[in-house]
Amino acid sequence: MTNKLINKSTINYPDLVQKIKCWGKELGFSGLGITDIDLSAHEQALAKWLANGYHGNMDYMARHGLMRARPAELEPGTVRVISVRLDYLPTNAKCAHVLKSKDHAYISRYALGRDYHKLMRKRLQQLGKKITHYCEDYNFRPFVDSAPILERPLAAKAGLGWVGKHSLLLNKEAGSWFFLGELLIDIPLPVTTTQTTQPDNDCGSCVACLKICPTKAIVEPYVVDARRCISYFTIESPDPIPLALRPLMGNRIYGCDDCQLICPWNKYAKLSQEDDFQARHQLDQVSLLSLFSWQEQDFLHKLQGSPIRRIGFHSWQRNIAVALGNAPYGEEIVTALQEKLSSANALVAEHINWALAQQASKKASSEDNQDANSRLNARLIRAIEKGLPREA
Ligand code: B12
Ligand code: SF4
Ligand code: SF4
Repeated sequence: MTNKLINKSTINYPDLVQKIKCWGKELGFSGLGITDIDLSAHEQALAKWLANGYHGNMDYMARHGLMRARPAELEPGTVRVISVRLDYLPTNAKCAHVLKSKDHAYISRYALGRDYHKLMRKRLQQLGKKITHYCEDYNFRPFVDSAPILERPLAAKAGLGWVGKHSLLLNKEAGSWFFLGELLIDIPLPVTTTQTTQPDNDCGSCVACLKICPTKAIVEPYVVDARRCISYFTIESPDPIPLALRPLMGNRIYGCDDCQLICPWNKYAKLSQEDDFQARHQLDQVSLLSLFSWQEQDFLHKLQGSPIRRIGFHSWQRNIAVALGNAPYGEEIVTALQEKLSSANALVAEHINWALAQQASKKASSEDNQDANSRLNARLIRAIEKGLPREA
């Protein structure tokens, strides 16, 4: 690294781009690209998505409107975006095993370890500082999953992959199990790809993610109605979970990975090298009853540093109650639900009562409900067993 400060007007751009790529690697990013800030090709799709109300009660999405497609309005002076990828798939996390066990909790693979926001923002900040050491008189602003920016279209333009039909960014060598982050900067760096709007799309005729989605949230290729997505109503929304969607949730208590688990490109996914993303407290293979027995202080203590903590204890209990309702009939389950009822708030109590009714009807019909969700799980498990990289 050079210590000599260079003025913006005398920058050796190819040299700086090489350095940025090296610094990105040193900081542990799995991929890095540079793009201009023209997202005009995406404004119409974004406006339509909002007009359809697909953002549900995520008001911040609507609040920023088309500004989300205009980085220079968010950070005046911005002319380039450095887009980075960080792989998160934990090394030993079980998927098929947990989806098979309906009395176990399925937690999205991205949330089994520590929260990625802090880690990525810190590293983007470090990347920005390294550039500052090289070149004086320059401004940067890091973004990670912040509402006001269209991260996937930017990453696609920067050459990090293409937007798949499930709407996530996919990469031929790395699948989709990665986070995205950006550094907005005011240096006119050369861009790392010549793509103007849509990059090559390697989904081809595949529609596996649309078919497998338990709640049919992918309403058309590339478009997700968040209100139907399990990730939305188990993580983002503090409201009651819609009755029609509860049985389809199965044992997924925090987010959902089905559209990624089924995707053939995830055969090429890379396992994460980050300690922070490895599963903690055996969250990858824990029973629903064990999680339901937690008091609020257990939730706060055990999930310190985890993204799950953000949803709060009541949403956590709400989600587990629904999953217990979806589990096969069990006396232990009924007892646990009844025991929690007296201390539950109105939201959780309503979900517990729903779960008790589900358990009662399963007891009444002697055979265990082979509902749509378990059939979906069976298909998914077969697909996973065929070829994901990490399942032992
Ligand atoms: C809101 C949000 C959600 C919402 C809405 C999801 C959605 N698909 O929009 C909910 C809560 C449902 C959600 C769920 C998940 N999310 Co989320 N989410 C976001 C957030 C904050 C904004 C996304 C957004 O702007 N949506 C609005 C729509 C309009 O934007 P868009 O999907 O990018 O759409 C554009 C392109 O698809 C484009 N497009 C591209 N090609 C094509 C082709 C055609 C033909 C068309 C019509 C359009 C089109 O058109 C649109 C307009 O520009 C981003 C972070 C960010 N700031 O971008 C993370 C982000 C997208 N989420 C992420 C993740 C990991 C998830 C989950 C996997 C988490 C989980 N396991 O539960 C799920 C996946 C669900 C799914 N299939 O999308 C990652 C994705 C990483 C990746 N590899 O792509 C992100 C980037 C966060 C991050 N920093 O890493 N999420
Ligand atoms: S995360 Fe699950 S619910 Fe959401 S779109 Fe993907 S498969 Fe459907
Ligand atoms: S499952 Fe198929 S259609 Fe969906 S994102 Fe993957 S390759 Fe594309």
